[in-house]
Amino acid sequence: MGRPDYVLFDRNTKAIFWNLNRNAIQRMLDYDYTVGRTPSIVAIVAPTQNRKFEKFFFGTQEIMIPIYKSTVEAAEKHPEADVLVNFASFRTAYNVTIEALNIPTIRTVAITAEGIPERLARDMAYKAKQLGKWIIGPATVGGIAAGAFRIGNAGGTIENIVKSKLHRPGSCGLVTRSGGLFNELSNIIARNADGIVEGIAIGGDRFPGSDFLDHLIRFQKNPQVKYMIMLGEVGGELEYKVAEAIKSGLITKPVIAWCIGTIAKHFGGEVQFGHAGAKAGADRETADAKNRALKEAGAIVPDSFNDFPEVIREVYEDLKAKGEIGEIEEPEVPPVPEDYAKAVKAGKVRRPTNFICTISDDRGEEATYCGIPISEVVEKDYSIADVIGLLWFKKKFPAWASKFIDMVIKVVADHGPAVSGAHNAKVTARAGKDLMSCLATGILTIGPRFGGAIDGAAKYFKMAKEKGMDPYEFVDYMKNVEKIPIPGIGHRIKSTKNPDKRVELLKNFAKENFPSTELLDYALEVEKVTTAKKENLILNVDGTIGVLLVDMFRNLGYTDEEIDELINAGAFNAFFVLGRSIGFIGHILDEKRLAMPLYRHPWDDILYDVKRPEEA
Ligand code: Q5B
Repeated sequence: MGRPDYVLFDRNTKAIFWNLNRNAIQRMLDYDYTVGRTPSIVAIVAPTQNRKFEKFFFGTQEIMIPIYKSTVEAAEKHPEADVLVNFASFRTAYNVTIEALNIPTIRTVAITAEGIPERLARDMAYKAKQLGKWIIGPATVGGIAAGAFRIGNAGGTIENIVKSKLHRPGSCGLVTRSGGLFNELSNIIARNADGIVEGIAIGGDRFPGSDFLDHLIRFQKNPQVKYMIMLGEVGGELEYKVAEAIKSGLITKPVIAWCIGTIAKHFGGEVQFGHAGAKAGADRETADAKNRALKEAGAIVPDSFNDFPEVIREVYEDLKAKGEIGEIEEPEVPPVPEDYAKAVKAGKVRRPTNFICTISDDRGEEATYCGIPISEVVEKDYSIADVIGLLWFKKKFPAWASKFIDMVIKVVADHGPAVSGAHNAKVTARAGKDLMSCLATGILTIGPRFGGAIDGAAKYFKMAKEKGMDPYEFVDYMKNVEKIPIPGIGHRIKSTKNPDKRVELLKNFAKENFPSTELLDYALEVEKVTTAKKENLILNVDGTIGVLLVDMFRNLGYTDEEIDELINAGAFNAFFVLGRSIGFIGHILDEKRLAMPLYRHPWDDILYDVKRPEEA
């Protein structure tokens, strides 16, 4: 520790913070940064947290503060910390304090919790006194050693701290009960004198862990403190101890003292002010009686709280004239960077975003799909196709289009276990993989030959029609120029003799419900040419969906360019991906349900054409 017994905190003080109270911890660190010291908090105790550290700002940089499950562990790892800032709730604060007092390296415990039972408060105070340790609080904001160490939220905002000159030491030792009046007085002292050396709010409970006199004695011993201010209040008799100390000569430095609550006499009966201890149970406990006693003892007692500034100025000027207080060179104060979120809220900063979302919004009370709350989607009975319309195309489609999309999803949902995607998903499931991996292998099989020919079909049939190619020209063009099979034409098992029922359903629906089916009609002419060559070169399910989606979007008023954009983005294949995922999941669950063993392909189904050693 290496500091005089009258100094509780200096610029090297290190603290353990009990409870992961991010705001209070950040405020302490902001204070450290402002006064130009190293971070005062070295550890956080948070028994219910599983994380090992938390990040905080120190100026513009980020630092990591370790989190421990117990105070004992934190103290073991950080013996340099002699302060515990106890932000535990009133239910836990007592146990935390007692545990901390028993740790040899902890000297001071500041307790913020209000409502700790008086019996326990007295017990804590007794134990601390026995061990020669300090308790500040309970029910306190704590205090500040100006320019050195701040407990929790004491002093308010950094702006207020700098205005109240709490960022560098002055000449006054301040002790109050209330945290609010601590801030108020700090400000008055800064305006009328040169600020404080140290200020402690002992807390509003009837039995504080340390009282006015405890701190005034420390201030008396501290050569930096030239005069003291005590702000007492109605209730209790702690202020009489101070009067006695002045009378007995234990305290010799000037003490400006005032007890608030003189108004109480104007109310009939006992008045309970804000603090638990702020109630006069007897005449001696009234503010007036205590102010009288303090004055008689030799304290400087203003006529009213309003006279405080003038009295402080007089005492300060007098000590200055006597040469006991010198001039203070004001230090440069580095600005504490404002939190980004706050600055944004205040409209002070702007930043280009990295991502854009135009389809959904989760920031309000309820997420919306293209502006429509999910509850409305449910209440108004939107279909899956309607949701696809909103999230994929940002449109509420008319009923005929929604019904078509619905039909597409239904007809592509599955086509048995033998197709490549389902087979892959099944093999993967039998290798013991999880559902997501099995589904992914199935989906990764979708491509230009299997299920993923929808975009290609839409692209080439649309192009051919736009260029005015007749069906023969188109078939030749694909064979000789593009040199690829026409996407959407041909099927392994379906043919003119074994028509694909799905294709029939889609065509019939479109004929009956679409305003026009120009591209389908063109594709059917092409099919006549290809099936004339070979009976399985039918317009297959991918091809039918591809051309009908072009017809659908045209009928919905999309331009050719807009449709090309959708095709290029893979939006048409997306219907197969979505629909077939249903089937893949079915096959995966089937495998799991059947608990099928690892699959190994039979040798006799593989042509081995491996070189013999002599050929190698
Ligand atoms: N020939 C689908 O072929 C398949 C030709 C063609 C011109 C063509 C083939 C093809 C385009 C891709 C496509 C989607 C590989 C199919 C689907 C979903 C599914 C699946 C399921 C489900 C089948 C034999 C002769 C050759 C070729 C010629 C073939 N296709 N000519 N344009 N498109 N199609 N895929 O039967 O003269 O003998 O050399 O690539 O649309 O995936 O149920 O199984 O729901 O899961 O193996 O329905 O058509 O025929 O490749 O041996 O060719 O026909 O040039 O001529 P095949 P190949 P030649 S729907």
